[in-house]
Amino acid sequence: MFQDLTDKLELVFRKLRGQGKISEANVTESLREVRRVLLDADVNYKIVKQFIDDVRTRSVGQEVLQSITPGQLIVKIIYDELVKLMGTASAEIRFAPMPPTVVMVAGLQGSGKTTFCAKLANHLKKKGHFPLLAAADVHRPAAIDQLEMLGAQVQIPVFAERGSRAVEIATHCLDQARRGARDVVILDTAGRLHIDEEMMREVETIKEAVKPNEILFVVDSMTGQDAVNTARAFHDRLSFDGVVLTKLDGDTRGGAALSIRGVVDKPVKFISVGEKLDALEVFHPDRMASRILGMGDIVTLVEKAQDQFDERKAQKLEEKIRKSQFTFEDFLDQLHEVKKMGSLEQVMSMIPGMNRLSGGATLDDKALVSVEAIIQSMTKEERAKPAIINGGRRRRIASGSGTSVQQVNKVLKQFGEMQKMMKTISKGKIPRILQGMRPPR
Ligand SMILES: Nc1nc2c(ncn2[C@@H]2O[C@H](COP(=O)(O)OP(=O)(O)O)[C@@H](O)[C@H]2O)c(=O)[nH]1
Ligand SMILES: [Mg+2]
Repeated sequence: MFQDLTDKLELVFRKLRGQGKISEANVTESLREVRRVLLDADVNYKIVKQFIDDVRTRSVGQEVLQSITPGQLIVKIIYDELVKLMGTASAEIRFAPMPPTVVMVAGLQGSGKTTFCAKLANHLKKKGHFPLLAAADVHRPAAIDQLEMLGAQVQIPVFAERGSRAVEIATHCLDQARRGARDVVILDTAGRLHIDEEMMREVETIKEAVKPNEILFVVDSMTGQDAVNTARAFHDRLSFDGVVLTKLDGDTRGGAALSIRGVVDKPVKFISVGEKLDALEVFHPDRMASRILGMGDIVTLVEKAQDQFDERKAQKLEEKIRKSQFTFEDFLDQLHEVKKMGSLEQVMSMIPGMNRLSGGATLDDKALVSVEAIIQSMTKEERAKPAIINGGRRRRIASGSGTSVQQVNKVLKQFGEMQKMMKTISKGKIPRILQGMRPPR
C-alpha cells in the first residue's frame, strides 16, 4: 500500500534528518521535494499547496530550527499535518436510535460496492449485529447472484426480489428486517460507468423512500483524482456521510486517500484492502499517516490478530512486542496466522520496519515458504536465542531447510532488525518512532 509514496518520502526525510543545522532555506528545499512527491502521488494540487503552507509555517518557527533535532521535528510536523489532512478522528457507522439502521452503499460500477456490502455485514456481525443485505442493484442480472453468493460466504441473509424496482426492493427489505429482527440493513445499489442523471435519480428515489441513516460512497482508490472528482460530483448532488476507499492493496500512490477528505469534507470511514471478505479495516487517520511514512501499524496488526485468533494470544503477542521478547517461535506462529489474516503483503505492511527490511522487494508466498522452512529447521533453543546460531548451526539449518547459508543469514539479519524496530515502536511515542526511522549508520 502506498509503496511509491512511502519510498519517496523516506528519501526526503533521510536528507532532512542528516542535516545537523537546518535553515529556512533547507526547509524550503525539503518542502519543495515533499510537494513534488505529493503531486506525483496524484494528490489534489490545492490540497498539496495548503499542506505545504501549513507545514512550512510550523517548521520555520524558532523552536523547531534551533532545537537539537530539527529534522526529526519537521518529520513529526509532517506526520501531524498528514493526520489532520485525513481527518484526525476515526468514524464508524452511526446507528439509528430505533433499529433497523439503514446503510445505503453507492458508487460507480466496479468500485467495489457489492464486495464492500458483504464485508461490512461481516464486520458488523462480528461486533454482535444482525445485518440483512439487500440486493437493490437491478441493472445487472448477475449483481443479485453475486450478493447472494457473498452473503452465503459470510452467512448473512440476502434480501432479493427479482423483477422488482430498486426502490421497491429497498422498502420491502425494511419490512423484512423488522419481521426477521435484523438490526442493520445494508443496501447494495447499482453503479454506472460515470455519474449520470439516471444513477443519481435512482439513488435519490431510494434515499427518499427509506431515509438511510448512513450513505456511504465507495471509490476505487487506484483511480486517484478521478475517485476524488466522482466523490465531489456525487456529493454536490446528493450528500453522503462517509467514504469507503477500496483496492488500497493495489494503490501505490495514495492520491485519493490523501485528497478526498480535504475535497469533500466527509470522513473516510472504511478502507478495503483485498478481495477476501475479511480485508476491511476501519479507517484511522493517524495509523494511515504512520503507514504512509513507513512507520508500520502495530495497532491495526494487533487488532487484526485479535479478530482472527483468540484474544489471550493476541494480548500475549502485543505484550511480547512491547517487552521486546518477540522470538522466532512467535514469528513462526505469526506466519501461520498470516494465511488466515489475508495476503502476506497486507500483513507485512503493518509490521513496523518490515517495509524497509524487504528493501522494496515484495515478499511473496514462495519467499514465505523458505522462511518458514528455515525457522522450522531451528531447534527450540535456537528459536528463542538466535544469538547462539553460529556458522556450524547455520550450515545445518540451511541443509535442513533446503536453502542456502546466505538465505539463513538473511533471515537472521532481518529478524534482528525487526526486533530492533519493534523496540523503538514499543516505546510508543511518535518522536521515538521517528528516531527508529533514521537510516542505519
Ligand atoms: N484487490 C482488490 N479488489 C477488490 C477490492 N474490493 C473489490 N474488489 C474487486 O473489484 C471487483 C469489483 O467489485 P464489485 O464489488 O463487484 O464492484 P461493484 O460493481 O461496485 O459492486 C471485484 O472483482 C472485486 O473482487 C479490494 O479492496 N481490493
Ligand atoms: Mg455491484
